[in-house]
Amino acid sequence: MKDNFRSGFISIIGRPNVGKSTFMNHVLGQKIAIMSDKPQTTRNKIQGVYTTEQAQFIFIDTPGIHKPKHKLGDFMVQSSINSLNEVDMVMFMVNAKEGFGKGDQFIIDKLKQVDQPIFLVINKIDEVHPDELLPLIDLYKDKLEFAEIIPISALNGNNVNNLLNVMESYLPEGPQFYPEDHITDHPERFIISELVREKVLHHTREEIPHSIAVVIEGIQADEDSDIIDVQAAIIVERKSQKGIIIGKQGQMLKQVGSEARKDIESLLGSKVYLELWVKVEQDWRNRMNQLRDFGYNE
Ligand code: GDP
Ligand code: K
Ligand code: MG
Repeated sequence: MKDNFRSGFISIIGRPNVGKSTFMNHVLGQKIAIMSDKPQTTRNKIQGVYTTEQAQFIFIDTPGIHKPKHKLGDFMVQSSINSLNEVDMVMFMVNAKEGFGKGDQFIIDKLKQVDQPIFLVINKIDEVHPDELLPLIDLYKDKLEFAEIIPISALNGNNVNNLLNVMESYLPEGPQFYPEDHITDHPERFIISELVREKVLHHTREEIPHSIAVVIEGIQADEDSDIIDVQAAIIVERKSQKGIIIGKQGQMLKQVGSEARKDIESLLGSKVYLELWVKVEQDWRNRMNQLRDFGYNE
């Protein structure tokens, strides 16, 4: 263990669209920032690992802290809240532009059960006049005892370094859990395949089951042209499904490919050439293990 090295886990919470993903993008650099906004089934996914000379920040996405629509939801909220007591600090992000809302109040009420230091990060300050910011800070101060209140702009990076420096001082002494170049826990291939799968499911109806698989057969980065080539196969079990996904004159597959390509480009921070095709494999389920080798996870 390096001398005086600090490390710890930081839960990021906040309503949708406050800028959590944008913040992660900024901290981790352009290259890889995976922020699929699909509903997540697994709690506490590692969103990114940021390593400096003196510290390692492990950012964890903690979804599910919002007013639940039904009873089962109460349980989900509670388990998310409990998980906040197991990390080293909590980063609660709000939107300066939208001001204080009911959704924020709900989260704050829940945060009263949390003993760890809570950072209030007021994002999107590029969108408000400083005169509007001070009253907002005062308002939040009365709501909860925050360890720190720090305004930033995740989009242009304003005050983000300061935020990280202050956070570092709250991290406990600890080992470097992950290698320096470890940026995210999500294997790229899996995310790319999920992006393609998501587009297919978005454009089709019940006739295409969620069990379709997308196998990434290759990814090549061309050093000279900065275009990344990706080959992906959409695997279905019936010929009729293949027809649906290809669509009239290939229109459907074209649409899926173009939307997926855009997402993959922003994922990889690079231009992408996506080759996409559809394969019928009646017994692919039996060959799951083989598929797993290609990066497919169920
Ligand atoms: P998330 O749902 O919390 O992950 O939010 P996102 O990171 O996806 O951001 C939602 C939207 O807010 C996107 O259009 C971002 O470009 C925008 N956004 C995020 N941070 C800032 C910011 O600091 N300033 C401005 N003006 N827009 C931002
Ligand atoms: K979003
Ligand atoms: Mg997001």
